[in-house]
Amino acid sequence: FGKSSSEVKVAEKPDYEKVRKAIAELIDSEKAEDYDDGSFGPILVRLAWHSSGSYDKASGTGGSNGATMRFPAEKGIDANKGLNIAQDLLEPIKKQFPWISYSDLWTLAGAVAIEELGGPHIKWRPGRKDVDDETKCPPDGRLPDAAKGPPHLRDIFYRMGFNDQEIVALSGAHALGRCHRDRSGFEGPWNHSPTTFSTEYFRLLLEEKWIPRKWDGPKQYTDASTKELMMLPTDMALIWDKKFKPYVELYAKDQDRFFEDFSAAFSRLLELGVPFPESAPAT
Ligand code: CCH
Repeated sequence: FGKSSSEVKVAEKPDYEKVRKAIAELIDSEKAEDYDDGSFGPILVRLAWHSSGSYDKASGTGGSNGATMRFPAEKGIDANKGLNIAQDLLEPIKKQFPWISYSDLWTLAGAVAIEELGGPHIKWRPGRKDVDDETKCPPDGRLPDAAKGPPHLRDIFYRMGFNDQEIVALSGAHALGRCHRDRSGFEGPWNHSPTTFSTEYFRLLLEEKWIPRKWDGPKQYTDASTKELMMLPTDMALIWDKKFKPYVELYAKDQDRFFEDFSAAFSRLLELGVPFPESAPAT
């Protein structure tokens, strides 16, 4: 007689290429056609960023490892409003590849989304483990407040271990996606092609005339020529601050440099606080 079913069952070997493919298909799926600008890419980038951006270098807490945003204490904070949509979108892929951790899946989805939307390759490696302990959620207040200025941006990003140049490079992700009234309170896209990763955000910051929008919502800026675009106070901070602005100018005119610097910084962001074995280089 043959072996018992547990003996014949061969454990599926983790194949991250298959997961990448499934994520890429989701981003451009038919379902995405009716969503926002026709792509799930931008919200997946935001999920990867918010799950990682809670990192605190001094205490070693927060960051993508653990996928604690599954729990109400982190999922429910104002800064993460709307990211339940991104988590739910990835659930069928988690079911299809149950061996991947949520924390690897969310960060990989952000990396794949950048590439699918025309951005640079983002080096990524697996190794994050989920924790099933809600008390491990980082405290609220670790993510940036869009209503604030340069000192706040520095407080938040220096805490993660980034410098001024990396703050500007990472902010270039606002070439993608839009603000939603019912999520952050702000409204609108940063540029006219929000599903293409580009230097457009930096060019518009420098070339458009930005005026405070007259409306009943939180303070945001609008472009004087079409009044269809927006900038957050934290976006404007990049051209108001003498040390940030030269990097905005650099990236506005040098796409290769922006792609290179963004790729390095975003890859590092996704790895903050993750205890990888030394023998596992990101590819
Ligand atoms: Fe961001 N971002 N972000 N952001 N963000 C918002 C949306 C996106 C701030 C505030 C907001 C980064 C940095 C900052 C994306 C990527 C990155 C929204 C609208 C606010 C508010 C949310 C809504 O209403 O749906 C602030 C403040 C900072 C300070 O630095 C960084 C860094 C990244 C990635 C590297 C992406 C992508 C979106 C679009 C999401 C979507 O659903 O379209």
